[in-house]
Amino acid sequence: MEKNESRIRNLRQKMVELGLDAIYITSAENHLYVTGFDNPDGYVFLTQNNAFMFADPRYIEAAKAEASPLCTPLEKPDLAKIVNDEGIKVVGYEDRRLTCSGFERLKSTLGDKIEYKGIGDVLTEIRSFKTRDEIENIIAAQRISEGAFHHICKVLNYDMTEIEVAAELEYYMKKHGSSKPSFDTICVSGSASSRPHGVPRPVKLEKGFLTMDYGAMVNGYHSDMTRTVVIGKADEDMKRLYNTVLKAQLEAEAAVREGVRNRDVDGIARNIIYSAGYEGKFGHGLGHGVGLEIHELPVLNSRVDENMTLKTGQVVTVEPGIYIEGLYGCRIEDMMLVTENGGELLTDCPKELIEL
Ligand SMILES: [Mn+2]
Repeated sequence: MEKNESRIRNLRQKMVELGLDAIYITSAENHLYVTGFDNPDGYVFLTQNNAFMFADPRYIEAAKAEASPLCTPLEKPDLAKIVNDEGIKVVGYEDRRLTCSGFERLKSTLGDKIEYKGIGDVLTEIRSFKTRDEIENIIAAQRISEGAFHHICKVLNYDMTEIEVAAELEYYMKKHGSSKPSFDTICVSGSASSRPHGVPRPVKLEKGFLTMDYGAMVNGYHSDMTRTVVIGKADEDMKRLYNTVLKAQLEAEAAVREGVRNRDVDGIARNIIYSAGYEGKFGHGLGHGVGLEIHELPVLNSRVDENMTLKTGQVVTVEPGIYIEGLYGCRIEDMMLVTENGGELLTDCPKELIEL
């Protein structure tokens, strides 16, 4: 319970800094972060005195049993009364997540005497710094994913479809302790491997690259990993492409540390790929934070604020790729923990070219 106590305390301190009397939390991830209880349809109304947690009859029993004792589970919310009782005048809300209709509902419940302030990235920035127990959950999820990779390398055969390979990965992960896939598994072979976020097809594996991008979940925390293997044999062009992606990844990983500019880490990988003759073939950013959400802060790309630097305690992916439309593509992705002395690799899985 200690972790929720410090989270709520930090958030209340932040509320003081921002001039907020309450925060209305509606996103599932922030709900879980604050209360320790996962309710995708619940919300939290955090004040300086109380942490009200609203749960409908589907969730109320579990909410009472599992949420932090610092939270007060309520089945029938009366926000207007709470606001009146506590003299609340300024309410923060998740402007990046709350829908327009949800915001209108809040305003019609609380009335127009309240001042409403979007909290922007306040909570997601706090969440980008991981405590040890959060890192342990991410690592536990990652170990399950790695087991799935070794498993698929053993059982894969040429009669399997992309969807079957994805299903095998997901089945393995669930059997080994993942609550659900971290996101829809990407499993694309041959000509479809040029699609960074391609959808697995009901067709037998094509010869050539097979890119698998997937993850497991433990206690609400995600893992994220991509490995590209070769179905059959790689020709010289494929080897050159693969080794360029790998070099870009290794050099970017070596640069990860407290204080490095986010855009410079992206730039290291991008320069290697572009100067090897693949200019413009690496269309996405180098990486992103991972935690209660699969994509969260911080971001590694060329567009982020030039003063933004990586900080100790953040977890980021490093995932360069090269994609040649109509031909093939390849991506390799690890997760790293940022420390003062460098990046600590959270992923432990082979990266040499594997031909199956
Ligand atoms: Mn990723």
